[in-house]
Amino acid sequence: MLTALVAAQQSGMSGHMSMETMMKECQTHCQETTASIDQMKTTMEKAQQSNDPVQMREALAQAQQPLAAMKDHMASCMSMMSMMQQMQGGMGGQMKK
Ligand SMILES: [Cu+2]
Repeated sequence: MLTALVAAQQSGMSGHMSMETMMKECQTHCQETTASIDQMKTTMEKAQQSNDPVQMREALAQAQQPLAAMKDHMASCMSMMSMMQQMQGGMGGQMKK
């Protein structure tokens, strides 16, 4: 298990050139997530204002799928962040703090 972790860290470090790709992916994820939050917010506000149980139930049901997608995005963002943290030592302070 420890060996696997070390191997994963090493492959992460040698994959230095993919860091830009990872950051772009993260940016896309975060933009998508922001868009779905805005959309969900609007749907929920409308449902709340309608005071209609059917519409409110529908809004809740509709939130399930984007929430699941957000959770996935966050998981990949977090794993990328920890990979970047591990890389920082090898980057020689190229990254601005
Ligand atoms: Cu992100």
